[in-house]
Formats: sequence, C-alpha cells, structure tokens
Amino acid sequence: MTSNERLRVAVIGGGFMGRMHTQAWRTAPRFFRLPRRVEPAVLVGRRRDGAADASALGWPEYSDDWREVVEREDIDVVDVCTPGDTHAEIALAALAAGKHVLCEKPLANSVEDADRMADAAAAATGVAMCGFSYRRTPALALARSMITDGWIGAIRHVRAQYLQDWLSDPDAPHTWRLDRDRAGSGALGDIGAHSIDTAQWLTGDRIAEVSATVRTFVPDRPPMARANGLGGTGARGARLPVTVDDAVAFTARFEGGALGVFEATRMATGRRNANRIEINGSAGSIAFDFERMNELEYYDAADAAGRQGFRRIQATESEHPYAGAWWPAGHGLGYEHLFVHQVVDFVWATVGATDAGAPTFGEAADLQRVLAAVEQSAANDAVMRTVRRRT
Ligand code: SOE
Repeated sequence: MTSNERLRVAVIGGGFMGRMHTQAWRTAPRFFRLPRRVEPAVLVGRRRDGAADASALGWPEYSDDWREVVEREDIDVVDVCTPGDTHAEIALAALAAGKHVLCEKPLANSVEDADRMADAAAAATGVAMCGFSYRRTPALALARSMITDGWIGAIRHVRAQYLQDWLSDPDAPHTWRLDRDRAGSGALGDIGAHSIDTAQWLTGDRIAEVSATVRTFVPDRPPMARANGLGGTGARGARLPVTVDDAVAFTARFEGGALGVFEATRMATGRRNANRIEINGSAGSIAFDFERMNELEYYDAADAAGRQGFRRIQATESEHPYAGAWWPAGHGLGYEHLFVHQVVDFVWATVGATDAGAPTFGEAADLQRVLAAVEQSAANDAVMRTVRRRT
C-alpha cells in the first residue's frame, strides 16, 4: 500500500490551529513511516503581509487567496484550519476540485452545512476527515482498545468534562470564538464537541437523547488589540457582545443504555485544559485527564479483595498506540503530538488504510446533530432526541 507519490499540502488558516497543523505536517514524515511523500506547499492566511510569518514557519509559499489555491493542480491536500463559518465553503470547493480534505472540528456551524459537506464527501474521490485530534492521544487510543476488548465490561456511566479558564476574567478580550456567526456555538462546539466525540468513539456507542442547560456569564467583552487566536492582551474600545455559551452542562442517554453526564466550560477558574473522561463498566473503569495526558487510570473489578484500586498506566511504552515512534518509555508526549498522529492517520487514509480517516465527514455531521440537540434542549427546556444521519 505504499507509494512514493507526493502529497502536496495547503493549510488554510494561519492562527493557532494553522500553526499547529503546520508543525504536524512537517514533523510527521520525520518520525513515522508514511506511504506518501508529504510536501508542505502553501500556507493560506487572510493577511496580505503574511509571507514572512509563513516562511518563518517553514512554508515555501504564502497566499491570501484560498479560492485560487484549492483549484491548483499542484495541491493534493487542503487542510482547513479557519473559523467554523468558512469550513463548508472551503471544504466543498476543495472536494469538488478532487482534493483530500482535513477539516478542523466542529465540522460546521450548522447541521445543514455539515450535511452538505458529508454528502459531498460521500460522492468525492478524496479522503474527507474531521480533525478531532484527541482521538490520537496514546492513552485514549489505549483506552479505546481496552474497552473494545472488554476490559471494563458493559458500559454504564460516561462522565466527561472539558474545563478551560481563559474566559474566567470578565475583561478577557473578545475573539471570533465568542461570535455565534463565526464559531457556531461557544464552549459547546469548541470543546464540548471533543468530549462528545471522545465519549462516542471510546464506547462505540451513540448519544440518543440529551437534556441540557447553557449559560453565558459575561455578556460582553472588550475588543482584542492583538489577534493571537485565544485572547491576548491590550484590549481597548467599546465592549462587544458575546453571542455564544460560556458553559454548558447536559445529561445524555446512549443508544446502548449508558448514562452520560457532560460539562464544558471556558470559565472553570484554574483549569487550563482539563479534558477529562471517566467510564465505568460492569468489569472495571477507565479515567483520563488531558492535564496528565500520558497516563490512563484503570480499575479492574476482578482484582482480589483488599488489593483493589485504580492503577496508573503510563501510555508511553512502545506497545501503546503511536508511542513507539517517539521517545524511550516514560519520556512523554504533549499536545502537538496529537496533531502529528492525526496527519499520520490521514496520510494512510489517502492510500486506503481502513479506519485511518476517522472521523469521516459523515460521522462528524452526526456529531453536529448532538450539538444541535444540546442547543435545542437548552433553548426549549426539553429533552431532545438526536436524529441519526442516513449514511
Ligand atoms: C480553544 O478552546 C481550544 O484551542 C480548542 O479550540 C481546541 O479544540 C482544544 O484542543 C484546545 O482548546
């Protein structure tokens, strides 16, 4: 399944995610065996004067015109790292031009757009994958294989929290992530989407029903003086309205009967990036917290009485998913490595490796329905069923 064929990459978006994906495309071929020769070709940003920054990141070329770039014959992959309101337009153009497409999460800002993208992907020749990067955490990939192999038995509880605090200060500046037109939703789509994806992927089950509450604690914020993607300093001028949720909490019923409790907030003072999940089954439990991302906690109900307790598995051994390509056991990985692993899987998907290109646009459109159901539940004070996509 290997070939020396080139895979020439355009990353669209020069913010936090664009820089993270840049790093991933450059690093993946250095540490992993890949079936295609990856060539980062062009970074696309909005700024006219972005060429120097792009060059500093190692890009041979910079453009401020994504429309021209996605049509180019010499581009094979379009990697969409822009705010959600532009995902559909860029991805649809790229798929129509026959490109492989990697698109940041959440797939779109609405179920309608997500469906259009999923339908186009189903009819397209290229790979179309949504970037739920946390799936590529070695400890979580290990958890998935343990759950699939029956190590915790039948799943009863899913408890997922994604806690950040970069909006705790009411004067933290406004960003596009606080604007519904650009981001679609707030903590829900930005980080709650990760929890939903992780929970469904780990359990192999699907959320069937939700009951939700959302809050916007700070209704307006000062404008950002310096755009760095996640806040920044030096805010000045009239305050801008916050049109998304600051925090969301919801309960969920999974199709298989498990009970889920989810919480996502960007105002959990003191919690920087605590993406946590605990799953309790009939034979054991697993627990994970991204702030200790190299560890997986595992409880085995079959341990002898008086010897029971959670054990800490360091997911840094060569037996663990992705870990063998990196450092000696115990030396640990960081956030950026997830994006490297995502690129590795994506490249393998372009030569047909089974499951490497997950989640597909179809799966991500299904997740978009969960996001929509959560919003509808909160707005209508009602329990909402999630309607499954046809494909
Ligand atoms: C910002 O809240 C953010 O960068 C998310 O957009 C990412 O998806 C998450 O990985 C970290 O936090």
